[in-house]
Amino acid sequence: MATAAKRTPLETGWSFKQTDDKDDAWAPVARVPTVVHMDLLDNKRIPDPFIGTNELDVEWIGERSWTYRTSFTAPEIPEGASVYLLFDGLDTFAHVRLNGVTILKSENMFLSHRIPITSMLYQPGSNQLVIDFDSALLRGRELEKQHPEHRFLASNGEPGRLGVRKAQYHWGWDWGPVLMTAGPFRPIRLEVSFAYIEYAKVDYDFSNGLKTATGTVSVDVKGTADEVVLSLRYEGNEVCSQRAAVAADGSTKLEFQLDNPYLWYPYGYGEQPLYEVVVLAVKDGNTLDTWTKKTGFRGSELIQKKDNHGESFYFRVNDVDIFCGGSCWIPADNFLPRLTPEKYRSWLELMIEGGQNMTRVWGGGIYEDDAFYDACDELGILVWQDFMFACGSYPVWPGLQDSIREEAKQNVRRLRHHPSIVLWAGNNEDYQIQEQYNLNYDYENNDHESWLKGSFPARYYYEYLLPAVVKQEAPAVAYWPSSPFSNGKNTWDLTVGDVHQWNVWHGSQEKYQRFPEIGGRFNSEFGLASFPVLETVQGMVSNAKDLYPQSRALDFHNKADGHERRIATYIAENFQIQSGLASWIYLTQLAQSEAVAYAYRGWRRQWGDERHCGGALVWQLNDCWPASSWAIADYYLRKKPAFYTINRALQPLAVGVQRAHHDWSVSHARPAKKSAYSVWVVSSLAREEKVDVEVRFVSVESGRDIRSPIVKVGITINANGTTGVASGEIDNVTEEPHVLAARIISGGETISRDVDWPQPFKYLSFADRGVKVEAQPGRYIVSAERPTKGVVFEEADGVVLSDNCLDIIPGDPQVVEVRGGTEVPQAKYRYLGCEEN
Ligand code: BMA
Repeated sequence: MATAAKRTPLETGWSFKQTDDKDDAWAPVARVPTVVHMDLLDNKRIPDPFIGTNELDVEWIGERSWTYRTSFTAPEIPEGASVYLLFDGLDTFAHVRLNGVTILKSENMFLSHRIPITSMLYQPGSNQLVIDFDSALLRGRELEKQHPEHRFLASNGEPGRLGVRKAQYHWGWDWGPVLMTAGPFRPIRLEVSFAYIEYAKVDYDFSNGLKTATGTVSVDVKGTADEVVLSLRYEGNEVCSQRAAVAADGSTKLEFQLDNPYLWYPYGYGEQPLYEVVVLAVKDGNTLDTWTKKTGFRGSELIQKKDNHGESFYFRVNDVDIFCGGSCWIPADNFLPRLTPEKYRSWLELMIEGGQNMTRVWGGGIYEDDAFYDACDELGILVWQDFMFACGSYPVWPGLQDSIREEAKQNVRRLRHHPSIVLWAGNNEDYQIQEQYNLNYDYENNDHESWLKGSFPARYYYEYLLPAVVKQEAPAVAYWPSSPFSNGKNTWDLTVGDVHQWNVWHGSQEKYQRFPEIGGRFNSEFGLASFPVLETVQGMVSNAKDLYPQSRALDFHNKADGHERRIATYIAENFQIQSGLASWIYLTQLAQSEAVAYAYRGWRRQWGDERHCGGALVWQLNDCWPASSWAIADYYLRKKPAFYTINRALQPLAVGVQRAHHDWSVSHARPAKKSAYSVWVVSSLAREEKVDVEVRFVSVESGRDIRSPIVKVGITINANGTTGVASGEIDNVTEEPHVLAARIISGGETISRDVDWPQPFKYLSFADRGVKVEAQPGRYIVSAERPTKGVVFEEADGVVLSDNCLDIIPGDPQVVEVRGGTEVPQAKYRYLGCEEN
């Protein structure tokens, strides 16, 4: 009798060695999935590459070949059944042998493989599985030599990476070390089956104003099944079921209709109801294989229409326009198998804690683990998914094209049921390489075969091959050729497409106060680098003598070219320089926090103006090792001040206040005579709201209100848009330097605050602020006698603060809730200009 497919992970019993080591060199492997650095660490053969300059001592690993082996007893094979080895991911040049016979040669870590082995098994007896992993570093260099017809141009890492389908950040990036891993980085499983479901695909359309979802589930079954059964369930209850015979070619189509489906919304706009789709492959009433996935029903569109600013670029989900406020995602570890579902979940919960609703999976990493997207679905985080190409001009030899086509097909198929994924993009910044080196590109030429012959041949992937795969495999999801892309205009164009706004930090190194005026239609990257939190910095060095801001060890943990100059520039422009490690860390983080404040506040304001700005995704959410970088939370998920600043700017109702930017260095430190200011409220709520808004004008030096406040009672805030509240002028000649402190009061509570300060901070005196912190059970209460900038509480691991990096205005004490930990710890905090405490 035919029975259900059985899959057994081959996790244990593995050993490894350097390929050309003698046979007695095998060392144990704790578990598969793994990569070689993890096994060398477990066997105490290398120091921790994340500490000090140890990365240098482990570089040799990437120049060697490594071999993994295990043995297993052949499973029982019932009459008519087949046995397969399933490889979910091999990093990267893998030669797999079973009992001495080659069963697979793979050169692409983004592919999975199913290898039939029924007739090759020793039965009874032990079967030996051996995998050699060649050095991807050396193979990449060889490929470069073998293809003189192509110009290998890349920024970050070495150009040899471009010919290798391996996570590009492994070659090192401007935030990550060079750690060339190798190994079975995703599970290997043994399957015994009579039939298996190759794929199932859920397509649907809405009618009747989102009240009816009509769709099909297409299934491809291999093997002896004669029938496919579909069951659609919600919270355990079947809401729809169908069955159909399997056609001779293994395909089946089942139709379904859902009336009044529960709709899936991004966080902040509604719930995240998930349906379970269960597909059974059946023969004579026996289930031979089961495919179960969770999915959500939602309509999603990328809205690109001509308007007064050019052409819009924003997302609409279930007919609701969504301002996408979030952050870019890089792989959260150099050693990918360390990333457990729990770890992914913690990262994505952090985004929700930070008020974010979109992440961008950046093209130099990996198509993430299923656990990543599961968490996004459950939490309501929209995903902008890049294909895995970054900062290069990629080659196109025929074998590589085939590999990339297969990679795209497999990964789109694996991920297409996730309601969170709303866009696939061709690559990260490859068109900027085209621009930088003036490679052939004529937007009007649509003969895709001719692109292959030009000096920017990868256009063939981004504008032909990949969109064709997405159209075929996931037709309801938007495709965009690149991040950034501007429909044939320069990628820096602010009127169309998305933009990576790097003219703050990189490029022309604009003052961050200018962010609002240099934003595009969708800002999919921008940021400012900073040190991680002190505790992380302390763990980065192997010797305490390196604990000063410019030590080699700390520089070593900052991979950005010219980082010293840029960090120093932004600090020198804005703040009085304080040396000492803790103060320096604080200043770098405060600069980052200020920069993102200008960006999110200014760009979200533009949402209400014809969707002038459709979203802001800071570079970057996370780190892959302990480092100074653009991350807003470090490798250990410790939050930097910017994390909180972004959260405040993304609240459903958020007030903004800003005076006009005056460039103090161009004007040789002459103040502007007058500064216009404006106050507004942004809303992501579906309905109009009535709130009170107050704006105070408070002297920085004395803490006194220099004018009577503006108080607007019961004003109407536009739904899902922006409402202007007040505007006016500051007279910098007659009025002493003062802050504009705005807040929204609703139901007697302050629900949003924003403070605009005279710029730059370095011209202000912060003597004697009169800051008081009262620790009560479960909370701190912070007050100040004079305006105080950036009160940052030190955070212990496991303790969660409701807010941090606060501007405190006299007469408006703030409460910080403290969760976790056994008691409210003694508050340790610092603020701009404070004496050490
Ligand atoms: C962008 C990203 C990354 C890089 C970052 C900071 O270009 O796409 O390549 O890490 O800037 O330089």
